[in-house]
Amino acid sequence: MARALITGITGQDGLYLSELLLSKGYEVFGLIRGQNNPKLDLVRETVPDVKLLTGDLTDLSSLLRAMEHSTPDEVYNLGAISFVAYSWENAMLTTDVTGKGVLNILEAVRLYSHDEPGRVRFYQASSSEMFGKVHEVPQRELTLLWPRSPYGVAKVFGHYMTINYRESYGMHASSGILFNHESPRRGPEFVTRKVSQAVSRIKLGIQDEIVMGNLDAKRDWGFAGDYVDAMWRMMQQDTADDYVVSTGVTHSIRDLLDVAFRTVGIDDWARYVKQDPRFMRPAEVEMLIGDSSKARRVLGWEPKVHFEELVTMMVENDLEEQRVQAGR
Ligand code: NDP
Ligand code: GDR
Repeated sequence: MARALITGITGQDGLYLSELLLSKGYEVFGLIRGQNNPKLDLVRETVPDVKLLTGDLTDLSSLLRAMEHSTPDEVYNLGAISFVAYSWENAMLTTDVTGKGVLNILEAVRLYSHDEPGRVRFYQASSSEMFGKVHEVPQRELTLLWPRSPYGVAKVFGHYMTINYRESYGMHASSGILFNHESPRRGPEFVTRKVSQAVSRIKLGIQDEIVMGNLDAKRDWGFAGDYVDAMWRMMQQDTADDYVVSTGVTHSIRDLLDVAFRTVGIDDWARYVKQDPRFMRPAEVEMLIGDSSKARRVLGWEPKVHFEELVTMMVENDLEEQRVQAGR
């Protein structure tokens, strides 16, 4: 039975990846931080077969202990402070967790498997935010990185450190450059879930309007369930490498609002949407669109859920959740 250790187990991707690995017969260990993590019950209910270990990406000794307890064949580093807007207000914390945390876990893997580098396979959750002010359209593995936020800068550090450990120590360390991926499990601070929740509440008469930031930004949005499959496929390759994972289609926040409101039968949504500078970013990533031809060719991966289907799935899920919460 293969064993996997996942950091960021309480997050969107941690849950989908756990389900995928459990369905493939893996023994799955999840790193959970804090002495009373509020998401503990969610993890226990969603993926009861995952074995939880306490630890924090900023605490190397806890990572070494987690390695020794789980004796993994594969380590997926999904843990991070992942909300871009928050990273300006907490730049040092973001750097410690999202950046230096990668070095800590790479070190833990290296020390644990020093007798046979490559024995433990490592996945780093890199991000399209690394492209920032894009230097090429669409973005691919070798496009110049020009991050636009403390989060993006921290991810660039983690990405290059992963490559460096592969080249320096012969580790099987891969970096997945994943573009935005969403689902009904997405945190409510991210734009897709913020919209799907608000639109549902507006439809049910619980909320009057939604206050947004930049409506012109464009993102290449896919479904998280599809993207964790790409992570797993990277780990099954004989040679570690870097891969862009994306749909290759980009949409604006306006398109997102369009599809979300249409799903609940509202075509003329402008009167429900306000904008406020507090949701604007000091430096914006205007447009992302990924070229995932390498992942498609080498990994045999392709996205199954497309934009409209994804947004509809999220709105329908939130309509049901909001109805239950409102007792209707
Ligand atoms: P989430 O924000 O949903 O989850 C982040 C996870 O990181 C949570 O489990 C959180 O745990 C954990 N975490 C935070 N701080 C620490 C810490 N100090 N030590 C250990 N764990 C910590 O993110 P997603 O699931 O959406 O994304 C997973 C990874 O992929 C992240 O690294 C993200 O940056 C990256 N990524 C995501 C993309 C996306 O579109 N979703 C695209 C590209 C990359 P807790 O509950 O304790 O806070
Ligand atoms: P992003 O996701 O920054 O791309 O990072 P987010 O959903 O937060 O923003 C996407 C775009 O929407 C614009 N926007 C708003 N965003 C939020 N959150 N709230 C608003 O009200 C709002 N109005 C407009 C933003 O300005 C931005 O352009 C996500 C995270 O999951 C990262 O961890 C991951 O690395 C990248 O995706 C790829």
